[in-house]
Amino acid sequence: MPPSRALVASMFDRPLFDLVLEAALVHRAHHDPSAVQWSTLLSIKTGACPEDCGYCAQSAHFDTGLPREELIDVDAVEAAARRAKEGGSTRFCMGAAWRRVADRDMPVVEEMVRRVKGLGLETCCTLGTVTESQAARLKQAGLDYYNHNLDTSREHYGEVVSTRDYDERLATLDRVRKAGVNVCSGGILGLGERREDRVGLLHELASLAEPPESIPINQLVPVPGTPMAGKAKPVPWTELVRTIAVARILMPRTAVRLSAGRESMTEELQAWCFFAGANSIFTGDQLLTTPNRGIDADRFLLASLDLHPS
Ligand code: SAM
Ligand code: DTB
Ligand code: SF4
Repeated sequence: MPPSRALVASMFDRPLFDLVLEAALVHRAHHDPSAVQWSTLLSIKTGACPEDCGYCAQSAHFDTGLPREELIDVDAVEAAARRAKEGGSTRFCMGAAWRRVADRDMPVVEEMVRRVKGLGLETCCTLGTVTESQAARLKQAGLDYYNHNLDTSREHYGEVVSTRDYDERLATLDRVRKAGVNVCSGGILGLGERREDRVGLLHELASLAEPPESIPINQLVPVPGTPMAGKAKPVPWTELVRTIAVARILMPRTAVRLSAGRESMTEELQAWCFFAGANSIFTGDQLLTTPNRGIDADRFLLASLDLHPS
């Protein structure tokens, strides 16, 4: 039975230490608490996206100065995946700034998935809307995870993006699930949302027929030129910790990924997030188009917390 939205709201309202203590215990009961999974991102098609997600450097609707790039070469993807593996990553995530996947691009994307899988890495794609047959083809090529975020609550969604709606996102998640691909879906904090919207996001994710196998929690990386960079206020650090803790309690088996925004987080805050149940990060110098903490800094951070890459 999915939790009621009122229950999720009441979890957010609990005293911080009580909430984090319960989340840490749930985490320990279901996962190795010292292991943090590493994934690495690569943008395989950059910029000129027809969607208007108000946080995104890659939308054609905003002037962010980001150079555009068409679908890149399969060999370049394989080389980047090899470097990611050498750096300690176990999953490689390929992202494209598309509204939906065009059938003509499918053979190239399938070949990328096959090559990355062939290196012994887990594979992940985030390509926008996919049809049932495209999801099935990606699965056949060896796709392990598909990332497709709900980003925020249903009520706040229209403040963030106008070119698609929430149900369209849910329909893609359903097609991915039916194709037998693991679902990765989460959100962003810092979009000018209220706590109630963070409640709504986690309630929505926990109410899917099956919870996502992976939930990325991003903190907005403010990109000059995007509407959100101008208007959104950073959320208090305790809200990030609460969001991770509530996600961990609601979805005990799910990997909760502390995703974008770690560059601007203190190590102490990241430690709180790991204690509250985050057990996955993106490593490497770059996310999709914005900088990330380097691998050496992450190795040092995990070692100082007596954690290790899984
Ligand atoms: N175009 C595909 C889509 O939107 O489904 C995939 C790529 S998109 C960049 C993947 C996710 O990255 C978004 O859903 C959003 O949650 C996150 N993201 C994008 N820009 C961000 C930013 N500036 N700060 C934090 N997260 C961001
Ligand atoms: C997710 O939730 N976060 C990652 C991944 N899924 C694709 C992307 C973060 C992007 C941050 C902004 C950028 O680098 O463009
Ligand atoms: Fe396009 Fe994805 Fe960026 Fe939205 S988040 S503008 S869909 S690349």
